[in-house]
Amino acid sequence: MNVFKGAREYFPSVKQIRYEGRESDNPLAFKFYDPEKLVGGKKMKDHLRFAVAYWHSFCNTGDDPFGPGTHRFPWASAGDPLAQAEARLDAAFEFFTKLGVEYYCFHDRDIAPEGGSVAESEKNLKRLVSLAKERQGSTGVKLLWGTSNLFSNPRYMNGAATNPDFRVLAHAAAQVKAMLEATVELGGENYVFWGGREGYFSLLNTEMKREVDHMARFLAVARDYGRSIGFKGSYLVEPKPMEPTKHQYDYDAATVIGFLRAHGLDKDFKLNLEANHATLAGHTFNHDLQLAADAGLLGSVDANRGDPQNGWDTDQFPNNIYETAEVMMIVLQMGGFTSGGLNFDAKIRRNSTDPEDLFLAHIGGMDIFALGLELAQRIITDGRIAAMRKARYSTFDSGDGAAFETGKLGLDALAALAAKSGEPPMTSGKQELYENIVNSLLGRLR
Ligand code: XUL
Ligand code: CO
Repeated sequence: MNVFKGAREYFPSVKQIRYEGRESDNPLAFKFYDPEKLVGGKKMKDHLRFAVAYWHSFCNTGDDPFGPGTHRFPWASAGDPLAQAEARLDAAFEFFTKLGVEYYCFHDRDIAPEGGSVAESEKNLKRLVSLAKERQGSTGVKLLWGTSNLFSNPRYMNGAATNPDFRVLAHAAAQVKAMLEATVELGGENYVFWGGREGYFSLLNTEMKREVDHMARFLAVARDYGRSIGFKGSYLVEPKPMEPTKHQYDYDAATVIGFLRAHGLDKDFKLNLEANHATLAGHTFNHDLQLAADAGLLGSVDANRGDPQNGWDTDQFPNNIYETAEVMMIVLQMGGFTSGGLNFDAKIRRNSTDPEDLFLAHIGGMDIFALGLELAQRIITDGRIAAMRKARYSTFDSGDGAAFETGKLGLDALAALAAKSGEPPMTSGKQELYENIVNSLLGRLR
C-alpha cells in the first residue's frame, strides 16, 4: 500500500521498486541492491541503512542565483503553507515506501512552515510531527535523524549559536528545543548539528574565540535538554569548511574532533560526515571518515559527491564505485553503523524535471553503494591488502620498534640505534599493486 487513505497519488507513473538483478534493463529496478542478501553474514539493508533527505527531495525546487525553480511539485497547489506541508508529507511517504527505503531525515522547517512566532512555529511542527508519526506507524519507515534549520531565516544571517547577538542565539535554542522534542516523539536515532552559518566573513568584526565557546555551550545545553526528555540516540556534528560563510568553525573532521575534545563533548557527540564537504575542505572523503573512525567518533554519513571541476557543494548523487567501496571498507572495519546510516544528502539536477528522476537518482545511489559494499567485503575477505599494509609496519611489531611504540626508547637511544644499524633499505610502498588488487577484485564481483 503506497498511497494513504484519502490522499492522492503523487508518483502515479512509478510502481514499487524491486530488485531485478544485474541483467535487468528496467531503469526503475535495483540491479545490485538486494535488501535481504547477506554480505558477510548481514543483510545489505542492515549494512547500508539508507535514508532520504527530505529537504533536497521534497523542498528544493531547483532554483539558483540565475533563475527560479524548475521542479513543479504537485503538492505546491494544495492550499496554504500548512496544507502544502501535509500534502508534501503524503508524497514523501509514498516515495519512501515505493523506493523501499527504511529511513528519512529532515529539518524542522522542511516538514512544517515557520509561523509568525515561536509558539506558532511549534504548533505547526507538532501538527506535522503527529501526521509523520502516523505515517511512520503505517509504513514502518523510521527517522534516522532530525535537525533544525538554523540558517535560512534572515535572523541567522550572522550565525545562530555563534551570533554576536544573544537574542538570536535564544531563538536558535527555541528551535532546537522543539525539534529535539519532535525527534524524541518520532523515535529519531540521531540528532544532527550542521553549523550552516556558524563561522565568519571577516575577523575585523568577529571575536572568534568567544563565538566558538558559545557554540560549545549551546551544544552542551542542547545535549542536556535532549537527555532530560529521553533522547537516547547520538548527537552528531556535521563538518563543512565554507558555504554559506567564508570560514565555518566546523571546518573538517579533524577540526570537529579537536573541538569536541577541547570542550568535553566527545562522549555524547560524534560526526556526521558528508562526501562533498570533505572534498570542499581539500580532503578525500575516506580521509575524513578514517580520521573519525580512528577517534571512535564516526556516527553517520551524508552520502553524495561533488564535482571535481566545481568548487562548491553540488550535492550530486553518488555514482563512483571506488568512493562507495572506500566508505564501506571503513564502515565494515569499525563493525558497522550503530545509530548512523547513509543519508542521501543529494539533489537531482535542476534540469531533471520528470517525476521519475527522483527515483532514478536514489536507485543509482543505492545500487552503487550495494556494489561498493560487496567490493569492500571482498577486499576484506581476500585479506591481501590488510596483510600487505600490516607488513609495512612490521619493524614496529617486535624488538626496538615495539620498544619505541611502548615509550621505552628516548631520542638518544634512537640516535644510537641509527648509528649502529646504518642506512635502512629502500622499501617500496607498492601503491600500484594495491590499486591493481582492488581492480582485480572489482572484476570478480558477480
Ligand atoms: C548542507 C548540509 C545540510 C546538513 C543538515 O551543506 O549538508 O543539509 O546535512 O543541515
Ligand atoms: Co549534509
